[in-house]
Amino acid sequence: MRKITNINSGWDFIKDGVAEKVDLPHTWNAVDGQGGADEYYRGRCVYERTIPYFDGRVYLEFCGANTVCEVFVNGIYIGSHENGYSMFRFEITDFIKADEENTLRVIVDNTANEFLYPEMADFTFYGGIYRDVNIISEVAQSHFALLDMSLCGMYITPKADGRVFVKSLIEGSCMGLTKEFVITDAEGNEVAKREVEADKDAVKLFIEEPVLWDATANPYLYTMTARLKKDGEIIDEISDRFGVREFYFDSVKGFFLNGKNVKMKGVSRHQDRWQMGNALTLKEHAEDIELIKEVGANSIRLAHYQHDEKFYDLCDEAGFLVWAEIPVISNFSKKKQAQAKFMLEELIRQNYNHPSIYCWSVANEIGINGAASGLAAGIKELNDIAHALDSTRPTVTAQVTMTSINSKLNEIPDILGYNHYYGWYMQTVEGIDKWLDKFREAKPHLKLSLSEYGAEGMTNLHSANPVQGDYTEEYQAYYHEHYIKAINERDWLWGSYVWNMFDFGSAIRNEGGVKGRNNKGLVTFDRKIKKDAFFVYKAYWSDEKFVHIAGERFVDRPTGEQKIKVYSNCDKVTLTVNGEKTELEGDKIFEFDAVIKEGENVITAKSGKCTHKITVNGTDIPNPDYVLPDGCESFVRNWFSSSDEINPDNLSLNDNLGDILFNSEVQRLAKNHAKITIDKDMPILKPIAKIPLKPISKLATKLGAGEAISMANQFLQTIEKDK
Ligand code: ADA
Repeated sequence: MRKITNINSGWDFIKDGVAEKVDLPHTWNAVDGQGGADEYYRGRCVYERTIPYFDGRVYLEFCGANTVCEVFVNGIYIGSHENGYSMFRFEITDFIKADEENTLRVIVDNTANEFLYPEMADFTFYGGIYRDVNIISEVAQSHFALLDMSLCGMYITPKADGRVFVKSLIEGSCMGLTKEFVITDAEGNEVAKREVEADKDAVKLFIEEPVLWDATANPYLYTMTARLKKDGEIIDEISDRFGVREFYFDSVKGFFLNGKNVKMKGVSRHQDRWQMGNALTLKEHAEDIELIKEVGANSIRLAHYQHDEKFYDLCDEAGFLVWAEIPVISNFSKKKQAQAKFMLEELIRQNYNHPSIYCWSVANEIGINGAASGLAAGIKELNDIAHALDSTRPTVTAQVTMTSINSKLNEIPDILGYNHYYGWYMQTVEGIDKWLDKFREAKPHLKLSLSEYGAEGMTNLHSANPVQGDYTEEYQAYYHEHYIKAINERDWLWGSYVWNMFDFGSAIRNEGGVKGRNNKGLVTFDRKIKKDAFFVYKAYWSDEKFVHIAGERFVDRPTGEQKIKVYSNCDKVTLTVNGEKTELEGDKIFEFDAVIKEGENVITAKSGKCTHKITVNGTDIPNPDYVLPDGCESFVRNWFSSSDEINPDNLSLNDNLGDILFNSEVQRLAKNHAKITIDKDMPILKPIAKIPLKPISKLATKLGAGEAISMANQFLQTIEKDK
């Protein structure tokens, strides 16, 4: 019978020839990958340890190592793996010796690689063996598959009527063997059983009146145990949990789970933490789950790659609806297509049994740099693979603002997401309402979600008059107040995902006064502070009654008549400012008029048993620490639009005016949308056609029109140059 031994402890880690002792999970970028350093270490490092002899067939199991991993046992090359986010195994039976210590040498490399995703993205690619490593030993000659990319060797497909289909594969001979399948309910009672010949791949069982996995309302889980038997004796055993549920998407009413209309109230999550990088344990995963429960979300987008198996398990248990994805992101490249297919297959095979997962996302913002060669065909190929591997879940992609509503990319997946940052990178928050309505009118058949939206919020920056781009906690909260209303007003929009639940490491960033971090989280990177925006969502989503006065950290504030905001899911809130009481009836966002006096002011919000008290200091001298320090980049940086990332095959502001005006696609757009015909031979156009746009754009950026220029450039990048 197989036995699992964890070998996380006692590794020698060698970087640049220097060795140290480490335990797994480990990353060498825990510090330099998330702030301070100009560059983070990207290269080849070595992990070594010895292992004793193990009986039976023996397998090494890595739950995650980023990015390329090569494995050697006693100096012999065993194999390599090229996906930084999935589980992989190698059989080492013939390479370990009984009479001596066996050396394990693992080379991990996170150098940028043109054949591998992710190559360009807004998060740190932490290197290391950052998840568990196990040895599976004493495996029988014939056993449930360990090398078919799956986690446990069986794929369970439950139906709401109680039928449960299970597919399993045996590695080794099936001669004279049988397979027994037993389903137990959450209380451990046996509810179905079946025994068949071992070579029968697909088996059907039946649960009488199954209890449905009903998301957060009742995340009910069954367990399937499969036993391989020889002459009635068990020689191998595996088990996995599953949930019985049915769902579909409707273009008018959104998402239906077990017959009920459910709006996905979602947040996105990256898998890293302050000073830990991606090397997390169950404790950190569980803490994240608790925070997501507290905000009242019912759905999580696990961006932008496969997360730790443990996290999907926690989602099954908590009842979150999970969007799972692969890091096919930012720049499509045919060179990376083979790896993209491999990553998708691993994602689906390893996570097939999770009831929490409702879709497979095959790409994120892949149209961002315009129409790369082979893009649509490449995405279509991934979409087809997902369908072939799993006919029970829809495919999805997350598009980005500059991908046209009419893009053929939008017609590929079964359901769709769009990432928009109106009110942060571009235009104002109202832009989201306009875009959603325009989309709805143009494409009523498409099933849309808002797969990302967000704004940076620094817990040390504050303003009584927040404005876009000031990085204050107050602007971030204002931004989300607008978006949640826009989302709730539109029933056809099946869901939305705040970008992001937590601040996360992004080594390429330097803004808002900090290096190496994306600060769009509702909660800080160390999970210690819930920003005001967190409570906006808690008010709209959670049933747990609370009151929260915004601006707890905005201590030094102007005196005189001021607005005080309270976020709450109670109907009535009483605010007391220096003993002066006001009661307001309202809905989620309560705005009180108050007078702030010079010096200490005690402010208390109360509703029933809920209270929140803050103390602020009235002063007419603005606190200089509340604005970005001199020399910090205050211009909102759209990380994807720096000039060195310009696709030369498409138009950009590096071109001359004439190149743009006479481009056939521009002419078509001008004719269809603006009813303007651009005639090359018009005398007025002759002299201006040669004007280069680069110096004009530079000047306009200096004069403060950088965002408009950046948007214009992004738009031009979606148009191919004439051949
Ligand atoms: C993109 C991208 C994210 C992200 C975000 C941002 O839209 O999909 O990875 O980090 O931008 O914050 O700019």
